[in-house]
Amino acid sequence: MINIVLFGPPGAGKGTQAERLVKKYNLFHLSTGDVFRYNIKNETELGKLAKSFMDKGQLVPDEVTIKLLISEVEKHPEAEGFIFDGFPRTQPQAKALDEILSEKGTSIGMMLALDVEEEELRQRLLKRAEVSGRADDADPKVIQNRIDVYKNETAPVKEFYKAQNKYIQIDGIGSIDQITDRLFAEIDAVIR
Ligand code: B4P
Repeated sequence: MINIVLFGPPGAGKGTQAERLVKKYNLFHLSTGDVFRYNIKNETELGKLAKSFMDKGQLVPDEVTIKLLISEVEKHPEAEGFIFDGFPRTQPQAKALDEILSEKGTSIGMMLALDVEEEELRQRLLKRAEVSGRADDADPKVIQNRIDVYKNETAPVKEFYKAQNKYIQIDGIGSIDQITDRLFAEIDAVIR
């Protein structure tokens, strides 16, 4: 069993690459962003709450996100491992994830952190806005807020995994296939 944290700034390609990793390694893809968007689409109470933060480019509060993560993990006892995409985004989320996995007798094997410079992130998100209909991709001010929130609140989570010798930086610039190959190489080196 291997559990992977796929990390990076907004638009770094976490969702894009996670889809490829789950196929190759038979892992369960758990994207907190996708679960929030599902709830927004279905107009649940959680969706209404999440939307009020996401539309402004802010993080959904830890209390809500951690509860959601626990319930999603519990729903999949059959999973042979998870790819956590977009979680953890804060230190309390990282600690909570360690606790949840430890109760299940497992742990995070590695954090794969996609490294992409800011201007490229802006271009990717604005391009996705043309097709995604996502309010948080369409407004340059919201995109900037997401990047700033990443720098101030989320990037420090790297230190949590560096301290556990689980941090691996991946060059996130290049074709989607090239980046997938870089990720496969790092995972294979750890699980071999
Ligand atoms: P997420 O859903 O996690 O999404 P993301 O950061 O926008 O993007 P991702 O990195 O997955 O980008 P993608 O592969 O699609 O978060 C959305 C919001 O949800 C957050 O802002 C927050 O409000 C909330 N949220 C989620 N998790 C939370 C948590 N744990 N705590 C609190 N709040 C939370 O790639 C983007 C685009 O780039 C795509 O169009 C793709 O086609 C393109 N692309 C990908 N790779 C490329 C490449 N190599 N070259 C060119 N384009 C590429």
